[in-house]
Amino acid sequence: MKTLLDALRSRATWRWLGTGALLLMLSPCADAAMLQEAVDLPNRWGPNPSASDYGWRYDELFTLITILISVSFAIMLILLVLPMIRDRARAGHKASFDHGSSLFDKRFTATVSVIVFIVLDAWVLVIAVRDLREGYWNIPTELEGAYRVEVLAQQWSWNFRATGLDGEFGTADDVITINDLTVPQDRPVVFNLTSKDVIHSLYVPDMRMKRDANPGAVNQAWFQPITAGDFAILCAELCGFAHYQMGAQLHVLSPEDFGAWEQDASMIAVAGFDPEDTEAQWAWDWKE
Ligand SMILES: [Cu+2]
Repeated sequence: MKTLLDALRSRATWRWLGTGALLLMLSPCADAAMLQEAVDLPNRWGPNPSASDYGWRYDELFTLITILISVSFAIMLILLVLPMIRDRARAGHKASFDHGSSLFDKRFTATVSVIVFIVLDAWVLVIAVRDLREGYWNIPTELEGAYRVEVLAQQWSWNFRATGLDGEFGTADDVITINDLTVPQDRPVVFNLTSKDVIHSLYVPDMRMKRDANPGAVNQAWFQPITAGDFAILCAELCGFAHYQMGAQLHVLSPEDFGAWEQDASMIAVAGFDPEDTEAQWAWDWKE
């Protein structure tokens, strides 16, 4: 017992414990590095490069916010640590205690708060609203060449419906797919979204697009793919037991490939159309 108490009093014990704790905390980083090598994950920080034409807005805003908060964090840290070192109790110096309640302290705090609010928050807000107006909220219409997709979310899959060649929803050549969506490159893709049951959220990270699908309402969203390829579609709203499995594939085809695909898909849809299958007749009038 006595040796244990002695050990607890010794600085060396705490130094070793501290080193051990630090190594333990760092070990997940080593695990992550090993995992990265094992499964050949892309070796980089941050999201995939944006595959949509307004995606750069969100990436730039994200970078700006990261820089702003990093710089303010560093300044705050210096302001906290400096007096702790400078004014600490030591030989020939007695630590003084202060509640920061003098008039000067209050004015100083208020001034810093106002400056932080104006420089950081207002700046970010102005850019965010500009980006929303010029990007996300600036939904192209059919006349502007939009490729329209109706999305019916349900626990736990995505139902997609495109008009097919006739350009009308609710007809025999509607291209209906589950968890699989094909869209053209370099053309705005506009969504009408709703849900059968609970709130879901259509999330296409590579396109920097996310929008809720609410039961009883039709929401709109859009993006314009600038890169052909396959991308992930996810559900970003905790929607029940199998939420984590609620994923879909997005295929972006070049204009030529898309034209051929649409023709085929439309023909197959007509061939497989069954007027008796009321479950499949869930189209609604397009909301512009
Ligand atoms: Cu969901």
